[in-house]
Amino acid sequence: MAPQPTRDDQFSFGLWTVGWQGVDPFGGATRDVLDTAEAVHRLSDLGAYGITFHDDDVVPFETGLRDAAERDRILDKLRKALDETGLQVPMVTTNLFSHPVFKEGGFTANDRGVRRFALRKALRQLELGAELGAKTFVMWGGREGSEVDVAKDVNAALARYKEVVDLLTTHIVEQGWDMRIAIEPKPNEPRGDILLPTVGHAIAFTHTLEHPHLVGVNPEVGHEQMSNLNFTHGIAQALAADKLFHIDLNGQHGPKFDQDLVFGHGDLLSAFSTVDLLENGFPGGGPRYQGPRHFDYKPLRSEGTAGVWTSAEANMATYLLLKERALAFRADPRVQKALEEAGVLELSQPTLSEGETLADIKADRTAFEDYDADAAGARHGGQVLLDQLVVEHVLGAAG
Ligand code: GLT
Ligand code: MN
Ligand code: MN
Repeated sequence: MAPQPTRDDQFSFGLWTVGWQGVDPFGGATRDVLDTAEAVHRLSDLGAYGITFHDDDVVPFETGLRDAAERDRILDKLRKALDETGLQVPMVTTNLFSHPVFKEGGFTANDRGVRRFALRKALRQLELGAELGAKTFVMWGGREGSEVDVAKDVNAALARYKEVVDLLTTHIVEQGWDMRIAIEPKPNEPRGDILLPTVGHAIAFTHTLEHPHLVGVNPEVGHEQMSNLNFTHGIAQALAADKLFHIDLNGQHGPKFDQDLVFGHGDLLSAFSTVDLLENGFPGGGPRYQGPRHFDYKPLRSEGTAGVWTSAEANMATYLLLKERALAFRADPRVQKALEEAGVLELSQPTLSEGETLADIKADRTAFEDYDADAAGARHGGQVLLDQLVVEHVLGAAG
């Protein structure tokens, strides 16, 4: 039996996840519209602590544009559901990808009018997020990119991206809001190639900004795995750089279209190392992730309404099971011994001793001339045992 989630687990869901009606490029909806208030109540009952949303998930695009009174009325319904349940809104984001106006991009569209429209739309959502107490503003630039290399001036596009992020962070500072921006990388889909395609690209971009400490990343499991990258290493580097502001947990079976499966329903061992890092931190200590455990998945198109809630529960149950396993893994004396033998803990020791200089190591014959490289090269690795211990713990066979 999986443990029951509680609010202390900090599980959150995008309204667009449980609300996905199953529309894909090959077919229409397989499920009815899900009422926002119902989604909030159901997620609360299941043990989530928060919901997240795009502007258009709650207020339809046209209404948001032309009917301020109706927008207020709809938002009041959301506020009421939040009050009734006590659910939080830890993150908000903007839909700059569905309407045809964004077919060639939002903040980096070639068309300047589209860029100005995108900025206004994002600003309005940022303001709503601040009002609802959101700490993170996610920017997923699904339409920022191109299919045709020569149709996009990447240098200019990155300058325009920077322009917008600088404007929004400056606004956050001026308003005194406790909010940060998290860029969500993705390599492709819907655009043929998306700008800031991986965690590494996005982190590098943050260093070009006016308020770099206010801009980090929101890595998604499947998006890194679509690029055949190691998700756990990606979030580890983000953590090490103090850039892991938020996280999108889901599942993916290797490099193919974005599957958005339930967390753990793809590469389960990678999901284990992700939870191990999030819950236990680095083996040698270091920065810890404190933010929400946010699920960004799509209930399978083959499911009806019941399957939506089964899958929402499955995300949390899988996370909690992996958390149990990860805690037991670290506490297992065989694991401690194997970590020691594999030299994992030795890596925390600086390569030079305190006060030692490059000149000192140059003069140290034991470091080079007299060093037994052959013996070191022949040393027992101990890594396969660690991997087997992971498998045994994940399978519940480590008792
Ligand atoms: C969209 C995308 C997700 C992003 C969302 C935030 S929208 O569903 O596939 O990965 O996190 O804009
Ligand atoms: Mn995705
Ligand atoms: Mn996502």
